Amino acid sequence: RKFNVAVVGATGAVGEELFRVLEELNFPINKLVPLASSRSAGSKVEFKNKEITVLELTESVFEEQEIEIAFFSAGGSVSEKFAKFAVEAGAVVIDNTSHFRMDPRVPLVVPEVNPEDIRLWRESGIIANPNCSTIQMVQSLKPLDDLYGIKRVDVSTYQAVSGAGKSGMEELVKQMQDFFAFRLDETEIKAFAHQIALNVIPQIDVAMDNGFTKEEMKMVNETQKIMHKNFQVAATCVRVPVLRSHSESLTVTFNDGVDVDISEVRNALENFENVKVIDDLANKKYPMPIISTDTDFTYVGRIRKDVYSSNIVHYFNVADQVRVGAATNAVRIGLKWIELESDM
Ligand code: A2P
Ligand code: 11C
Repeated sequence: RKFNVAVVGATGAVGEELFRVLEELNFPINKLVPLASSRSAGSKVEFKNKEITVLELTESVFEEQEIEIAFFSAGGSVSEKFAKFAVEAGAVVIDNTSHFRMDPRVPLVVPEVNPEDIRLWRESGIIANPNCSTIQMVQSLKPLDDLYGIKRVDVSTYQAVSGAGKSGMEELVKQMQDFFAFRLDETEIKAFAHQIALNVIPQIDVAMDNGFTKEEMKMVNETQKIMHKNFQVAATCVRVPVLRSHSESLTVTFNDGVDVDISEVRNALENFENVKVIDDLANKKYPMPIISTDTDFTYVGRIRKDVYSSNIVHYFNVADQVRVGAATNAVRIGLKWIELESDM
C-alpha cells in the first residue's frame, strides 16, 4: 500500500533533503504534498524528475489532501501551531523540531536504537525526531552500552552551519566570499552570534541557568529519553565553519570494573546498523565531514583506550547533519512506522 505524504517546510534545507531521501529509500508514496508558508506557495520542488507545486500550509490542508503521514520541518512554532491539524486529519506526524521531544506522550525515536518506542505514537499522533547531534551520538553509544554498560559520556561537538538551516549555510558562504574580497570586517552577522567564517563559536542556541546551552542540554535529556538510561552526559557544543556534517569527540566511561577491549568496541560499532568504522590512524584514515557529507551513515574512528583508566574509551564520530541528523532519520522513522503500526 502507498501513502499520501506531506512535507511541511518543503523549501527549507531539511525539506529539500527529505524529497531526495524519500526517493532514495523508496518510500511508498501515493501522493506527495509539499507545504511551506505563503511566501513560497506556488513555487516548485522536484521529486522523481517531476515538478510539484508547493501549497500553503493551512489548518485545513491535511484534511483536504487526505494526508496520512506528515513530516514537519519548519521550526518549532510551526509544529506547535499546525501539528494538531495533521493529527486531527488522521495523519501520523513525524516532527523534526524540538517542540514535542520531551513530552512524555510523544516517542522520541532513532530507529536503530529504540524502534519499539514508535508504538507509543497513538497517544499523541506524533513521533519526534531527535536533535541532529543527539542522533549520531546515540547511534554509537547504543552498541557500546549493550557491550559494557555506560556510566558517563563527555562529548564536545563540532557542528556544521546547516544546523541553522539554509540561512546558516548561506551566511558561511557569503562571509568566505567577503573574506576573499577583503570585506570580512563589514560582513553581515545574522544566523550566528558571531562571525562564523574562519572562526569557531562555543555557543549553539540560548544560555540556560546552569551554565550550559540549550543545545547541550538537548544532548543530555534526549539521550536519556531515547536510551531509557540515566547515565551521566556532559556536552560542549561548538559551531564550526563546516557546511553540513557534524563531528563529535566522545569520552565514554563504562561501569566500574570494565576492562575495555578495543577490538570488541570496534566490532560492536562495525556490526551496528548504519554505522561505519574508519579507523587507521597510521594511514591517516578517520571520519571527516568530507567523507560523511551526502551519505546516510554515521562514521566512527580514532577509537582508543584511555591511558589511565581501563574503563574509558575515546572516539570521534561524524555524520551528515541534514541527512542522518534530520531527513534520513525522519524517513527511517516513517518506514518503521509503516512496518510496525500502519494497517497495511
Ligand atoms: P518558506 O520558504 O515559505 O519560508 P530552513 O530550516 O532551511 O530555514 O527552512 C525553513 C522551512 O520552513 C522553509 O521551507 C520555510 O518555508 C518553512 N516555514 C517557515 N515558517 C513557516 C510558516 N510560518 N509556515 C509554513 N512554513 C514555514
Ligand atoms: C544546530 N542542532 O546544529 C541544531 C539544529 O533541535 O532540531 C537543530 C535544532 C533542533 O544548530
